[in-house]
Order: sequence, then structure tokens, then C-alpha cells
Amino acid sequence: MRINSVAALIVAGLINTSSVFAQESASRERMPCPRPTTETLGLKATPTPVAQDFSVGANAAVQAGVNDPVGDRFFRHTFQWNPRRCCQIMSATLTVTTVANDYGTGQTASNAGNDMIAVVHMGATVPGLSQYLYSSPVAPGAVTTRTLIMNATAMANMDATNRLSFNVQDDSRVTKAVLHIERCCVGKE
Ligand SMILES: [Ca+2]
Ligand SMILES: [Ca+2]
Repeated sequence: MRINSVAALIVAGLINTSSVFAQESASRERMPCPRPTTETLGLKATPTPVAQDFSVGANAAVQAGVNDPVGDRFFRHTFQWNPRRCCQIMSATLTVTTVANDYGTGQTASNAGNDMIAVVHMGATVPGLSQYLYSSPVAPGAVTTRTLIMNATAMANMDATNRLSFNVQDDSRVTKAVLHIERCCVGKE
């Protein structure tokens, strides 16, 4: 009986010890960032695409700028910022408002129905960061806003190159685009 009680105490002690470790580990993960910063970038009337980020097709047929009502042309833009010393991007969201320049009759149609927004880098879509704009059917003038949350690949690209590119196909125009970046920094800039 006494042996059983001692064994129970030892087991209880082990459980307590492991829960202390668990708490320490959790508190490390929650350790606050020394210097959190945020940055919000908008879109001016004239986009500033870095051509190497876009596909050959996207570079071959381009819209004139923001709010261009033409069809069969891509909208391209690259956000760029100054390098930040001793910082890492912790989260970033891209919010884009588009307007259909044509009818959208379905995701296999060549009109606005198959239009997608995509984050692109060095000529390819960043995996996981493309989506259809509309739930067809839509009429010309249909407005939609899409928010894309950057994944680890996109954030690594952003940290490495200080830019983020996206394009919108080809029967839709862009009226607004905002990139919001949250960084964790150490030391002074
Ligand atoms: Ca088209
Ligand atoms: Ca299309």
C-alpha cells in the first residue's frame, strides 16, 4: 500500500514536472517581439510591375493602368519597399478590388468567368496564392474584393527581394490594391 502511494507520488511529480516544461515552452513561443512594425502600401494610378515576376503571357498583353476597361489584357503590379535591417515579415495580406470588364459565365469560359488573381514571383504563381475572382454568372461592372493571406513561401520571397507582385486576368480591371505587412524587428533600423 505504501509502495503504491509512493509510486503515485512519483507519477504525480513527473506529471507536474512535465507540465512545468510545457508552460515554459509555451511562454517562450509567446515571447513578445522586441520591435513590431507595420507598413501599408497602396496602389497609384500607374502600376509599377517588375517584368521578371510575371509570365510571358501576362507580359505580352497588359492593361494601361488602374481601372482600365479593356478586355483580354492582364493587370500587373509590384509593390516594393526599402530593405529593413534585422526584420522578418510575420504576416502580410493583399486586398484587391476588381471590376468585371465582361460577362462571366463560368470558370471554363474565356470571359471574366475564368479570371483569377495570383501572387507571382519570377514568372510563376506562388503555390496556394491564386483564386477565381467571381462566382459566375456575373455581368460587366460586377465588383469583388479578394483578400489573400501570404504564406511562408511568399513571405520568404518578400524578405529576400523587398517586393511582392500580383496579376489579375484578363477581362477584369483593378480599382484598388493594398498590401499590409507586419514585421518583427530587433534593434534600431
Ligand atoms: Ca479573355
Ligand atoms: Ca478571362
